[in-house]
Amino acid sequence: MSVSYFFNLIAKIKYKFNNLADVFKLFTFLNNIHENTKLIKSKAKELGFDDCGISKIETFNNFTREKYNEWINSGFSADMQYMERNIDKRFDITKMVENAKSVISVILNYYPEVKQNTESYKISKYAYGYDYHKIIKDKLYKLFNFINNEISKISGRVFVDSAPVMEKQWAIKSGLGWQGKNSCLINKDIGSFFFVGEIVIDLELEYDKPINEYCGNCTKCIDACPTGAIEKPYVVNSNKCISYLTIEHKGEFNKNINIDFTDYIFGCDICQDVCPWNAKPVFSKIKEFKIFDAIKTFTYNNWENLNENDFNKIFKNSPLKRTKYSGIKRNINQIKKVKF
Ligand code: B12
Ligand code: SF4
Ligand code: SF4
Repeated sequence: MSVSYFFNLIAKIKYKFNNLADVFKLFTFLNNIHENTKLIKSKAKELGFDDCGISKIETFNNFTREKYNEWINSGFSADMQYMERNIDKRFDITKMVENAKSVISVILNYYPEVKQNTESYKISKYAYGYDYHKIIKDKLYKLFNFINNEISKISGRVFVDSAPVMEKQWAIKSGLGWQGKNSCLINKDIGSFFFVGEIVIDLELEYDKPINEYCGNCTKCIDACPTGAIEKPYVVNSNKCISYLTIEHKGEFNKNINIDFTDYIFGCDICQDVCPWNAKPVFSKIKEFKIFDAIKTFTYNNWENLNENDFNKIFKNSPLKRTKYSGIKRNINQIKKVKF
């Protein structure tokens, strides 16, 4: 840029402002936003997050609202009544975090290097280690405190899978990935075996843009789903989804239900395992996500003979505690009923 061009530009800008001091104030403001954003993203990486993207607070567009309502009205949320509540908050996050300006989304890879014994009932990979809610929240609070102490006094909230927050949609808005036809968020570098979390704060930052989607003509996830739960691209019917049935469904199964859980007793990874974006997985570096010894070594027999006391001891800090001992037993019985 030539010097005269620069002075002309300043003159033009000055025309719109009262004086040069205002121009420099604006410049400093924008520069601070840029620097603050860089600091936050680099701290997120230092804390172990695989990626961090930032979006401006906005209410969701009509497409997202319509599709969400369609999903609920089709009954695809099954018995997860919490998905039907607080719809206004879901679409307008300022109803939960007053004066919110930015959503800082993070992703954390959980893909394990060591897998389960193959002669065993299956546990979804996200549940191999310690419960992710606490691990991600601890890291997010560290990031929150860093912003509060080193950048600017802020107010806001931290979320991980625990409130009516459209986590995938915020992460998509901030360029962390695209929504695959299996409905999971996919990141170009690490695939889809990751968790999502976010901090919502009242500080303005520099905003990322969504990226393209890269599913193309592929339909591997839809073809591989053993229960036909992916009704159409991007839409999962929880009533048929093994993940829902084995984890979220409460109580006994209806006697007429004949769904084959394909040996899964907690969650299901099939539509992600077949995805070409997971073909060269990057292993998680988070030690807390390493496979529990019991999950690694247990055989069919061990699961079948496990008593409630041992279950409670071994899985005290594991996602498996969500179904409780009775849920695991119920799932094993369902598998046996369909198999034999
Ligand atoms: C409810 C829920 C479930 C339900 C319902 C699943 C679902 N697809 O919604 C059940 C219990 C089945 C489930 C299962 C799993 N879950 Co879950 N779940 C959630 C939860 C709490 C809400 C998700 C939600 O809002 N669903 C509502 C529906 C309507 O949303 P949606 O599927 O994204 O729907 C959109 C698309 O259909 C889109 N759409 C419709 N038509 C079209 C067309 C086009 C062209 C496009 C682009 C989009 C589009 O519009 C809809 C509205 O935005 C989130 C946490 C959170 N608070 O966000 C975790 C979350 C999504 N789950 C997660 C995980 C890890 C899983 C499992 C992998 C666990 C497992 N291994 O068993 C499976 C995956 C199953 C699957 N294929 O989805 C992670 C996902 C991480 C990722 N990489 O995407 C989340 C984000 C939790 C977290 N904080 O990490 N889950
Ligand atoms: S998690 Fe399993 S059952 Fe659910 S949609 Fe994916 S493959 Fe189908
Ligand atoms: S398997 Fe294919 S269609 Fe399904 S999410 Fe992966 S790339 Fe997209």
